[in-house]
Amino acid sequence: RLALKDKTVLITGGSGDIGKASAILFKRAHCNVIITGSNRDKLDKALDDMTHGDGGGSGKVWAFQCDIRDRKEVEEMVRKTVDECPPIDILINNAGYALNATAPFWEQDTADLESVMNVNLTGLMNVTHAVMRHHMMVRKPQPTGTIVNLSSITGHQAPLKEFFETSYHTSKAGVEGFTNVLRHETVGTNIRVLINRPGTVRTEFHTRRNLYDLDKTDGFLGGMCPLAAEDIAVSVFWQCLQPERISVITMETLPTAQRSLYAADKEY
Ligand code: 8X3
Repeated sequence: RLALKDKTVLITGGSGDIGKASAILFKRAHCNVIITGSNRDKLDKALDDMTHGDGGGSGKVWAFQCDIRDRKEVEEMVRKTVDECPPIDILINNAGYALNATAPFWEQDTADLESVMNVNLTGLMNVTHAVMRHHMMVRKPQPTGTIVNLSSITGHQAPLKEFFETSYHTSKAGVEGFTNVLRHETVGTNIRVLINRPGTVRTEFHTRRNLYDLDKTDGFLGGMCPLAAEDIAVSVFWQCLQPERISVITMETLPTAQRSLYAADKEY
């Protein structure tokens, strides 16, 4: 645990379930932790949980409100981190959401499709761009850092047809593509670019995905023994904990009862 002591970590979606669990874990490991999120109240609550809850750890914490879809807001937020925080060592691109539409692609509202793409893919690229430019690429004696991009098992397996999650799947497949390209473009640097690919995790992601229809959410999660947010936090942490010479380039973690995106030990 002490291997990450004094490292500085930026976590997007830091007030969501997986983001907050990760923030608490890195804080406990004596890292400095910066969280970003679009909702001020949720951010304040997460900051409170990190500082007064069971966070522990000797590092500092910051929370910056930022809509990652907006390039200017991202640039401003990252400039603030340059002024107020130590150089960022680890970027965890966690922010993202899904919309389980009730109709196929061609019947969906294009505004909904665009919004998911803009958070999950364009937003992730906006943050990565600014953090690389202002932190990781300017590190001396050579560019250094770890970037963990949260994908999903849907990043490489198309969802079942009744889920109608064109935009979510496409955005996560895009995250996989972006990660693979960036890993090659950073040749000659000390930058690791990694994927963390969760299966089903019991988080607000699912209630939001189902437009807060709790029966529908329970119908999906029930019987599968979904992972907890902390399980994914631990797997992200473990990827970062590896010595610099090791890149665990893909970490895919599913509930045992979820055999793949297409089959679980239950009826969907
Ligand atoms: C979501 C994965 O299995 O919950 O990223 O649909 S699953």
